Amino acid sequence: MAHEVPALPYDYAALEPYIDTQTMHLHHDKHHQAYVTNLNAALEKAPELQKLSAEDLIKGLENVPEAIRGAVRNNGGGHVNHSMFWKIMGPNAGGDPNGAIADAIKSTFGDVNAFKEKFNDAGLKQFGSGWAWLVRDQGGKLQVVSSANQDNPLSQGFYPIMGNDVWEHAYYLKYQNRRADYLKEWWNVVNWAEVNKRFQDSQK
Ligand code: MN3
Repeated sequence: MAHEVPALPYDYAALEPYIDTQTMHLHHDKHHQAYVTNLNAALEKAPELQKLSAEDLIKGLENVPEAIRGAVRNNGGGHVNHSMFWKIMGPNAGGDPNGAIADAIKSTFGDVNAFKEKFNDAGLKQFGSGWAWLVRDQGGKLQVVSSANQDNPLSQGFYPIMGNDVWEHAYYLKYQNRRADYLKEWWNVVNWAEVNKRFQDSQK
């Protein structure tokens, strides 16, 4: 069964004014779709991998034939990253984290603001395209990391709890070169219920 772009779980305009409607259309319908189209095209050359989830593909890149490994890394990563991204955002969201992730953030980073600052800094300092992440490492500790391109922390043995897309396609129409402003405003759309769910899943 071919990979598919999941439908947005809310309206394209739902994240206004922080993320504009046109960006959501282009980002979801064009960019995410392109990753999925290219992933499916690459997997035509390795039909035995077509039954694997995109997560399993990027967790085990060493098992992907070299001829398509780059395509799977970039496009499989793009598919996994964006499938998470749409869900960890939402309307009427934002504010301070709650539940177990709030406690874990406070005990790891001191307080929520220190965490947000570290996360924003990772996004700001990522040179070129990439992502800022909150991950759970194999020892169970939370870490803030960044990655280039569409690389996903799963490929490094981390569980991605939340991530923000700092590719220019994610913010340029509204924020132009002001990536720092985008990073700051993005917290207004974070769906902490979904982040808590991912934090739970990270401990399985
Ligand atoms: Mn993107």
